[in-house]
Amino acid sequence: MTTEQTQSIQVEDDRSGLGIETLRRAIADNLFYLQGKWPEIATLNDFYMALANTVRDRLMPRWLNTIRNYRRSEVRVVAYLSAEFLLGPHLGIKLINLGIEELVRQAVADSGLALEDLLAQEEEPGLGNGGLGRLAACYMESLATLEIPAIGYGIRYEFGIFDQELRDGWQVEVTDKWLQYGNPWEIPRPESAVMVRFGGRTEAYTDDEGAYRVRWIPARVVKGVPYDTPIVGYYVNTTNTLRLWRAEAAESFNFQAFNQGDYYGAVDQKIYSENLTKVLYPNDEPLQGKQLRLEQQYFFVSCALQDMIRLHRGAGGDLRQFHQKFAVQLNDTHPAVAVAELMRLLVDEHRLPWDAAWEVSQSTFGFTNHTLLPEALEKWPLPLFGSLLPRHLEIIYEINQRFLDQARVHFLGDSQKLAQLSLIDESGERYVRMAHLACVGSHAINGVAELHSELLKQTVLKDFYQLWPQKFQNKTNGVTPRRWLLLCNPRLSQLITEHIGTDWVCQLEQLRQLEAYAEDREFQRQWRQIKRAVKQDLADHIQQTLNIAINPDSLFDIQVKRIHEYKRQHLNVLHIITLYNRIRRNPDIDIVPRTFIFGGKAAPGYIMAKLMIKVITSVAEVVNNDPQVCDRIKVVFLPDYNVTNSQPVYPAADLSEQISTAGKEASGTGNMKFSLNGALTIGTLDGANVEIRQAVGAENFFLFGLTIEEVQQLQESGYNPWDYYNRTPDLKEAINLINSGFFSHGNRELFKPLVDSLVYDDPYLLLADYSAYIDCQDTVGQRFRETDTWTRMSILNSARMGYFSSDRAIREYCQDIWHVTPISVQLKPYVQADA
Ligand code: AZC
Repeated sequence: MTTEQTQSIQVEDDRSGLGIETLRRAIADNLFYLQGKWPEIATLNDFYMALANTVRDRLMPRWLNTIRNYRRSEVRVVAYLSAEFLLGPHLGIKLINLGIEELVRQAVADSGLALEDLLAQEEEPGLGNGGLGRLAACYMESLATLEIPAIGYGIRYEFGIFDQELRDGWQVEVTDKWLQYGNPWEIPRPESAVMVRFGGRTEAYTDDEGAYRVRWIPARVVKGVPYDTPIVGYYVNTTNTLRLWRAEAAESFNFQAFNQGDYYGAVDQKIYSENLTKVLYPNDEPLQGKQLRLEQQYFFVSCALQDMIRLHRGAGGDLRQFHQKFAVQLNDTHPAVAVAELMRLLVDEHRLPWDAAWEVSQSTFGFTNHTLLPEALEKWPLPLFGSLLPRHLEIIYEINQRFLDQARVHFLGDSQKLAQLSLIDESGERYVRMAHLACVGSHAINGVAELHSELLKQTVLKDFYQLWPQKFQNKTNGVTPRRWLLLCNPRLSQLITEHIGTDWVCQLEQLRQLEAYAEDREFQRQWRQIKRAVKQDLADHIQQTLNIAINPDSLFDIQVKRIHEYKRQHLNVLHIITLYNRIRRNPDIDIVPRTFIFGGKAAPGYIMAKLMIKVITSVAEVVNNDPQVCDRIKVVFLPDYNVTNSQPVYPAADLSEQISTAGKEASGTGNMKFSLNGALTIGTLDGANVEIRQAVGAENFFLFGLTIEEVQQLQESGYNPWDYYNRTPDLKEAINLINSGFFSHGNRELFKPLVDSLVYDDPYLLLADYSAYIDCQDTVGQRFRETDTWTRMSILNSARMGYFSSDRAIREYCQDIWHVTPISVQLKPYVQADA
């Protein structure tokens, strides 16, 4: 190469240069050397990859210095164990958190490209189902921003949550191929692989010192390989690691089988091992008997704990002090087998006495519960558990025996209580109760909103609460303002910053300063103008992708979340049909034009949820094509709702639908994202709605529906939906219209399961809440017409959402559960090999 050529593509040696020209050359350089392309033949995705690698280079010094820092010092590290991390696309948030968005935009423009087009190329890592996985992602981001030493441990699913397509209005699941073009945001670390054992049997023996011990002789071994992803904090050097594990065959070939001519048998073993981390299980599916799911859980938990022990010992730590190095949080019960695995590692492998090991374990773990739904409480059939994890079952028996001895004293031998508390459910077929294991093995147990935490104490974990009231806490969820305001709503962010400065980004409570502008005409006008512009963008997108014309001045009434009966998307549909009937009855009726927007996936095996999607799309088809109503009501179902697709949705909402049956939604986090972006909420007293309403003021929240107490009373007194159906004419008319085949081309069978479930059973009390909901919606419509009032309410919603930052939530976890403190990371020019 001539000197001239070298100069034209080389970048500064440390690859950290941030000059626009340097960035432009770095992108060209990566395109050439990593993608093997030159601009004329490069695809947009090639450019995206070149840019992603350019950005990755620039975060490496922070990342490596962060790792070095944690290894060296006697710092306590948070280990967040979660089967799901729903990160969303990396590039946009990394540009923002590194503070280089504008530079990069310019450099990309100088290369003749638009940053937005490149951002749109990214396939998001859909390694989660919904709220629980997304919460884990917000928490990782806040941990980094708050400079808390932390590592996330999870599973590198080859196929994340399925992509949703709509065919003929039905959900069709399509495999998520997020890795097909490679993933620039991860670094595999095969040198840090660990072995995970499964099956087989146990055997007692006496060790050299004459002590009784147990060894586990597994039937098979799988290798866990870590893949590390950097999580960049906002305007800090701290860049934490998300370490996701992939399963591989322990030997890439079983040579014995190979030599015997059993080539396919040898390959089978490899395939079997790699299957372990192939696919994310959708929630809302019965998991009992899904051995692979238990294998996944044990696999990543064992990898994580072995990794932590290695790190701890590598830094010269004593295992009796393991809990001083790591605070491990169990994100729901999916990683709960960690309690038994840590005991096994400490007692069997590292020969700690049981009591010392138990002390360490209990001090190490905290447990967060995310749901009260009985069907979601994990329990594993004993035979399945015992055949996969024979040693862990013995350990669980031992934990259980000691625990029940303790409980027996407390409950004076009340045998019913003891049966309820036991780690083993023996009421019929025998099961291991994972929530019980997590409670017994943890020093702190928390729910995710005040109401939810209270209900935990009164219902599913009542007996544990009686035993250990001091273990119970509440940690109301939060969302990161970086992704959920700064990134997704740049216009509003700028307006806010112009008025109150930039501090709100890391101190969300600062938004309260906006209260001063709530009545300010000029500010109101700007606020409205931005909402209008964002709605126009979404309308354009809907026009282009779905060919539906919507009116940006209509009330955008949005419900986006997983499709589930308890979330009651079909209650929303009953409102739409009610409005439709009103217009048909009285074509000149004066109603506020509304655009109803839905989005969300249904679990593939959840028939009723899939039927709910079909009823939404069927009503949409009729309403949108009825010339009499379509200028006043439009219904849109956004396909493939995921983090990427959600980002333009929250800012465009006027009204946020949070209408679950009281007592069913643990917290909700979408409710927070909407309100933060200035939407008003119509909601029940459920989950975090209660606290949101308190925060924004009851007068700025549309409340309706039965309270938990009323729900309980109604159910106890024998709820009969049929009565409600008969005595509420509008309701009856709406349901009858569905039943008549009106929305299904005359097919009266199609929606029968849904209608029958409502009028004969209605476990989620839609019919009981219907009238209150409709009345409340009427109030919403009236209020929307009072433009200034609505705008003031909208401003006050944003202004008062400070509490719902994930920074606040993480600070509380740090103080009350993990006992960790921030450490600031200093940048050194390069990381030395001996560091
Ligand atoms: C969800 C809860 O349903 C939701 O209310 C809460 O906000 C969220 O967790 C975060 O705490 N639970 C799940 O998503 N559960 C699973 C198994 O995915």
